[in-house]
Amino acid sequence: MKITSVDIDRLAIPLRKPIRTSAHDFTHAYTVFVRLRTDAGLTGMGWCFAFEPSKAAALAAHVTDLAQIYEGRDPRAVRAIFAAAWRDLNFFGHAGATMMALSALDTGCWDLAAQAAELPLYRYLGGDNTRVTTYASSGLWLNYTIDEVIAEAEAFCAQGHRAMKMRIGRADFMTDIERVRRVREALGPDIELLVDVNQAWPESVAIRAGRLLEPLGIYWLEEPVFYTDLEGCARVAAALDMRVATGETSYGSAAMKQHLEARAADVLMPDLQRMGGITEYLNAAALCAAYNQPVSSHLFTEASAHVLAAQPHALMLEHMEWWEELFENPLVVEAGQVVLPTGPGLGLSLLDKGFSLFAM
Ligand code: SMN
Ligand code: MG
Repeated sequence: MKITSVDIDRLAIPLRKPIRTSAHDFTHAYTVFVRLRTDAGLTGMGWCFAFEPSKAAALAAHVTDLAQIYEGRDPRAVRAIFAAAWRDLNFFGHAGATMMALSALDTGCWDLAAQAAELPLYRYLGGDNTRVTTYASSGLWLNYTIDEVIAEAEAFCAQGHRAMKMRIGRADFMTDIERVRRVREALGPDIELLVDVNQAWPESVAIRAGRLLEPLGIYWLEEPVFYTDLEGCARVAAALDMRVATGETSYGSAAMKQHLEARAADVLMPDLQRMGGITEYLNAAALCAAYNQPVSSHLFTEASAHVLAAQPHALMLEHMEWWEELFENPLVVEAGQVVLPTGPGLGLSLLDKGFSLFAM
């Protein structure tokens, strides 16, 4: 079997709810959608994205460049092709846009390899779980009024969620804590509540605010400090009893190893596109296991669900709805768990929805 062509589409996907965190203010996920086609009639899918069309155009240029390495290869040699792409990237480097572009191709290649084996990807990866515990993440944004946050939290519960993530990270952290208290009061004790600071706080504030959040029963405190400050994050994690999570902003499994060595956090949440695809996400997950730590995910729910279903040390899949409308069969959430699709590979059927394209 050979990859005969790589289709690269530039989709401007409007977010149903524009996002606002301490680090983001965006309305679209500008997505570079990749389809790897084979001479056996199979199609593998992967994607990467940015929040601005000019940045996503740079991703598309890198995908076009790297696609040459995939064309003509047997997709069942997914790790060998990945290794060739990795060597090729020595010039540009293994971080930033190159890794995101590689991620789309590598994910599509794993999709093909699993389809060729006629197995859902999570089974191809050795997994057995048909469901993964998840948390709702498409909302509870920083700019919402407290009433909007509470209404949406209740809507998430009605949709089958049992856990959700709220955005915090104000300079005036007492306002954050008061808002979290209100949400906890509205949800009661049985729903897990995660909070994400998006790197906004100095270490001293993260520790003080963390101590005030702990009595509110918080599942984890995410990215409390700037993402490169592994030592600072480690001190926050050591000072607090509740879990600290981080890792979404760093590139490749080597960065996850640095986090683990620094004991930067209790949970790492590798981002599929910043890892460079499923190959490196699996490497990161193996490192977490070696350090006896759980592994979570960041965005890219459809692909990350398969990887986490195959990790005995998985903890909480991030459920983000951004790409749902691309598919005939979006992931189903039941009683706080994502139900894995049963079809081969990623198990996703594309809808021809006619999203508008963004320019190169
Ligand atoms: C996040 C990342 C990217 C865009 C919006 C929100 C956030 C998360 O850090 O963890 O989901
Ligand atoms: Mg985050």
